[in-house]
Amino acid sequence: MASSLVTVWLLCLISFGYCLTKDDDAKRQDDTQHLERDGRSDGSTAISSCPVIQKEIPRNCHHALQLGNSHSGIYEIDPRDGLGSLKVYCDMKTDGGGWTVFQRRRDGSEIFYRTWLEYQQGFGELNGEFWLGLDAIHRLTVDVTLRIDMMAPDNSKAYAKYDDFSIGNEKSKYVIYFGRYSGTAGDALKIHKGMKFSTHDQDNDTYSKNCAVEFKGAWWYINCYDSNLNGEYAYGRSGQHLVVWETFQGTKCLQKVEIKLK
Ligand SMILES: [Ca+2]
Ligand SMILES: [Ca+2]
Repeated sequence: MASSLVTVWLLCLISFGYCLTKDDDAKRQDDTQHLERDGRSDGSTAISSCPVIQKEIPRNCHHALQLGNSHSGIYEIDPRDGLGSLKVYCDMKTDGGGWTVFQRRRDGSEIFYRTWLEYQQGFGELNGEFWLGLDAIHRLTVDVTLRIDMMAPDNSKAYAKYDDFSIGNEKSKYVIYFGRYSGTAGDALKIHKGMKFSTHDQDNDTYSKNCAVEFKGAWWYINCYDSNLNGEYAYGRSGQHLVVWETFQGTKCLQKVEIKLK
């Protein structure tokens, strides 16, 4: 009797350790196998079965962080709007973590001078340079803060943050709204508030010509801009058609940019 109790306890300990050391997917697979085995045998409670962990798809990166995911990288999220899940890059380190990144520039590997359709749908690599897509960004801008992290060619960093960020739907031409500014980069977005998005093949700005064509970008141009973060990437150069945030580096091309929301 005593020895069988010891055996049971040993099995429990081994099983517990086993559960702790396996990742979720492998664990679930094991669980399924255990359950199948149990079903075929006497149906008794299996001491070797690990607790089933229901993997919840987070609503956004902030939710993913709350669920215990602390590493930056690609996550599948579902905003619960009935439109299905999507893959995004989550920044779990900056400013408390939980940021959904929707644009990144860092080496010029991706062309950003693209069409309306491409800006709607998104392009690039989530681990590299990319634009998530206007439709996706619209889905994610429910009661969120916008944050833009920038690095100058001399490696100095700055950021800009805005309360109550949103972009409208396709019908509104993805009109941009935001509240109070805070940060170190200066407010180069202020003049763009309430503006529609424009690309080289869709001119929604207030200028007689097309700002997107003039400055080789795609943005919420007015007539034309104080910021041009989808402009051409040319490390170490200056020019109005480049990746520019005027209040931080004038028209010097920024070395790195990440635009994110939480
Ligand atoms: Ca125009
Ligand atoms: Ca300007």
